[in-house]
Amino acid sequence: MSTRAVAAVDLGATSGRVMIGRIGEGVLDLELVSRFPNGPVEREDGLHWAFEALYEHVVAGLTEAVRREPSIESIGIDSWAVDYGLLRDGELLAEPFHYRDGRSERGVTEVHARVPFDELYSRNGLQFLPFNTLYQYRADGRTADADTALLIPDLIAFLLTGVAVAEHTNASTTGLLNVETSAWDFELAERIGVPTGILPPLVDPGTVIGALRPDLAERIGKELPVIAVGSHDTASAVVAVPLSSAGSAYISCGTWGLVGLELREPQVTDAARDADFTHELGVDGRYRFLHNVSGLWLLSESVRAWETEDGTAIDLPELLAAASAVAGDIPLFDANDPSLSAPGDMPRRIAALLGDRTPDSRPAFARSIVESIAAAFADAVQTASALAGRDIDCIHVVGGGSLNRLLCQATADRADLPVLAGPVEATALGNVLVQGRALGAAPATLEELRALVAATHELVRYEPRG
Ligand code: LRH
Repeated sequence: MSTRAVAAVDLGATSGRVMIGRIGEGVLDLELVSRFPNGPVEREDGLHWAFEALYEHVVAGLTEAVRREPSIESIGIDSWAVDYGLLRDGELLAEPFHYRDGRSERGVTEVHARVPFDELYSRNGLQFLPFNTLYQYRADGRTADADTALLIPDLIAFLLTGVAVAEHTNASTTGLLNVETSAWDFELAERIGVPTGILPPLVDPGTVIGALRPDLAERIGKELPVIAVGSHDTASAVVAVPLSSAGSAYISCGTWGLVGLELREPQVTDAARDADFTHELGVDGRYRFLHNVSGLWLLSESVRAWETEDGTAIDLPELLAAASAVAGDIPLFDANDPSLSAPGDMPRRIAALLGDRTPDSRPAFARSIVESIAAAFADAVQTASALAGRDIDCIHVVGGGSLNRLLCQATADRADLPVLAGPVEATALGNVLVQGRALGAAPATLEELRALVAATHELVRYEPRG
């Protein structure tokens, strides 16, 4: 098998990237082409994404990728989940809202008044998150004006190709897919007042969505297909977790820490519902049985607040090194407290939870954050193990958090399990693997794809210190 090249667009809540992925027999690597900032922007009617700028970065990145590597054969796009754009006659009606915008609270009340949460869970298997798309749709006055609703990666694919589809893994985060059949639950949509006509046809990862529109093919420099990948970033990340056994748990850690197991059958039980465990769809029909923990968001928002206060940048590795050296009792808070969800002065809100236990130095404060995240990770791993009836023998940490040595060691210690850290770019690798497989350049099964990750990427092992 010769080495082939693809372009991976990977959009996270704090930054986006375009990468060249190379894949073949014993080969899997990434070349960073461009990285650009992303984040909430405050508009008159609430928090949005600066979508036009984001899309322009994507097109510019793809152009540069093709310039550097003319043999690129396809494009795959993944991003954070749940957010969407509404279209009418192919035109975007408004800039997409950010999932941390407060308007979805009203959507929650209105949806639950029509369909109680217990019934919702039995239909869609999703943990309660106030920003799940169905609540956002309910709170969005514009759905009635739209003819199509597209989640962010599908929206970008549409702008690139003119073809409107809903990729399955990300569609599962809307709350409008039936957990047993993985089809749209039109009856549920009707009951909560979502026009069913806006829900596009579902496609599986690996499907060719369409070819670049001629004007874009000209600008980017090549006629290329856009291939659906696990377009939910977490789904792509889980593809590239080198899970070694059924006893391997995973944590995909970036802005969020998504903590759980891969299942072949859903486990929609009262206990899973009460423990806030979700069933997001994975690639190849697997289930991502996981719980959302607030991840590095707590740290990055605190650092952002301190930087604003100081008017100068903070050296994060230096802060973490000082945090590691903090001795004595570390006060913990609930990393998932709803008061920590919105952007803005994070240290003040964490201090409100810690009360008189609030550390008075920044390193000690940062240590509290990291240990509180690790405690929530360990707790979620234990809960996943109990709910699924599986003994866990190791925890894989992928994503940006895999580089945070303090966090990985604290997770190993608190879970009393070894942590295997890496790859840091699991999401982009999962994107490349699914494209590569669709092109016939990678093996067929998820297990073989993961074996390729294990063979090409070194993991760092953290032993629990008892
Ligand atoms: C991580 C993520 C997560 C979702 C959240 C909205 O980037 O996609 O899986 O719950 O963003």
